[in-house]
Amino acid sequence: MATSNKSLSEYSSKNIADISAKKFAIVVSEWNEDVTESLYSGAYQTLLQHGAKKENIIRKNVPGSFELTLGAQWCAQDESIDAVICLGCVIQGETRHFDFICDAVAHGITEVGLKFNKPVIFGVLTPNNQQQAMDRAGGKHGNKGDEAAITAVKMLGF
Ligand code: DLZ
Repeated sequence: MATSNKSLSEYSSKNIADISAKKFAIVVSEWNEDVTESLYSGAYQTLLQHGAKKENIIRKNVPGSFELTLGAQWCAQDESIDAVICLGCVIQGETRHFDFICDAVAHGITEVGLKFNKPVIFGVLTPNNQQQAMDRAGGKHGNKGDEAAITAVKMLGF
């Protein structure tokens, strides 16, 4: 999938909601922690820059990306939460573990959003190696955590 024309600086200013009273949950996978911490920082700062209040941003950790779905569900079922942002990094290995985790999380997060009728954002990197991950977690390809947060803001302005 080509992503060369999707840098953060290109996002449209349409559908930017007033999020000063919105409450967010950010669910962060602890696998590849150096990467996911950068994703979290990007998402958190981006929400603040768009007007979210610190006290309205809740962080929850899960052990790995596979657990993001259940973590997202526990957050989404809280009626006070307006949007859930899931952050993870699954690095391609030698086995098919990668495929199973990525498929499960993509489907799981989709289902949670539909079940609770609120934005549940897929901020999961699926790189081939650590360098590709770092390039997308504050490196030369921007920070996909920022983009996940902007996606949540734009969906709240739908
Ligand atoms: C087991 C595993 C492996 C091999 N790789 C990753 C990874 O690259 N990124 C990630 O977020 N999690 C990984 N995990 C852990 C699984 O997501 C999950 O936590 C375990 O399979 C336990 O359910």
